[in-house]
Amino acid sequence: MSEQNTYEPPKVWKWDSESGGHFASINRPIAGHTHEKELPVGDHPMQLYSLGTPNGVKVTIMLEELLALGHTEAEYNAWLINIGEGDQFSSGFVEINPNSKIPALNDTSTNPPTRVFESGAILLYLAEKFGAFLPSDPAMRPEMLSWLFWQMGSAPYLGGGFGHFYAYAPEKYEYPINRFAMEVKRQLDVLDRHLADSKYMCGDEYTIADIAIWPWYGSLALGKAYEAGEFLDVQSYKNMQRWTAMIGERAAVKRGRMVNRAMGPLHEQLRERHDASDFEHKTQDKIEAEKPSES
Ligand SMILES: N[C@@H](CCC(=O)N[C@@H](CS)C(=O)NCC(=O)O)C(=O)O
Repeated sequence: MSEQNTYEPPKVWKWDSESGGHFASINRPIAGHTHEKELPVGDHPMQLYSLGTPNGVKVTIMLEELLALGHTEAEYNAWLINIGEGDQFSSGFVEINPNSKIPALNDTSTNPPTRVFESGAILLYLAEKFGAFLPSDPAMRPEMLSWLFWQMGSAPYLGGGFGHFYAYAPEKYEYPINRFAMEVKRQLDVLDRHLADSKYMCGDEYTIADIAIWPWYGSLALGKAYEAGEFLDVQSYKNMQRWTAMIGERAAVKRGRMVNRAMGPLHEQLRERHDASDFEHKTQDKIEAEKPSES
């Protein structure tokens, strides 16, 4: 270990300075809204307020998969919540999610509307509502729930732990990078060993466990998360590579990962989705091309 410990914690922690790093400006030690603003509402039953991060993508993949199965009641408006600008702290958003984090869903087909927050809860809510992407054998349900909750408990070590210290912290600190690289490689090995004998996370059926895990660990396996593919030697997890490629081929997955995306290639960004035809006409490359030139 190379760092010198120069920090002595005070008796009582106080919020008196930004901690530095990529997300410092939006981090606050208190909950609640910072400004009054209603959320927009569209015509479809499902109102999604989100951003194309792995947690957001779980839900847009699920909604696209449900629509692909013919569940028209899963039609949705996907509104962009810019977390860098603090949209998650508006009064309207906090009413849907008191935890001020994307994704948040409002199902307006029920009376009164049903709010759901936490991506795992949203997946389970939609799966139960439409009777889809759950194991057909009830005996497999605990297995599906176990992997779903495994993902919810594990990803913070990947994102908030490894990703934060490897990619976003103001400096590279050896101790936390080692600690979280160790844990993330262990998690990849858990998945890799399981997928050696199982086509999907729950045997031969594609379920919400796959939909929850793929945006995080599939992206890591592809080397897309935190540019850490080589560092974590992701290619060595062969069963993970097979599963990642197989799920990435699904048309609904390809569409779902574009929705509410506000980074990367412009033709892959559908920042808001209000109609199925938006994939054709409203990607960011087309929107930019239609803008009048400034000269
Ligand atoms: N456990 C939550 C985590 C959601 C989460 O961390 N969302 C992040 C983006 S991926 C967010 O909204 N961050 C904004 C903030 O922390 O202010 C879930 O799975 O829904």
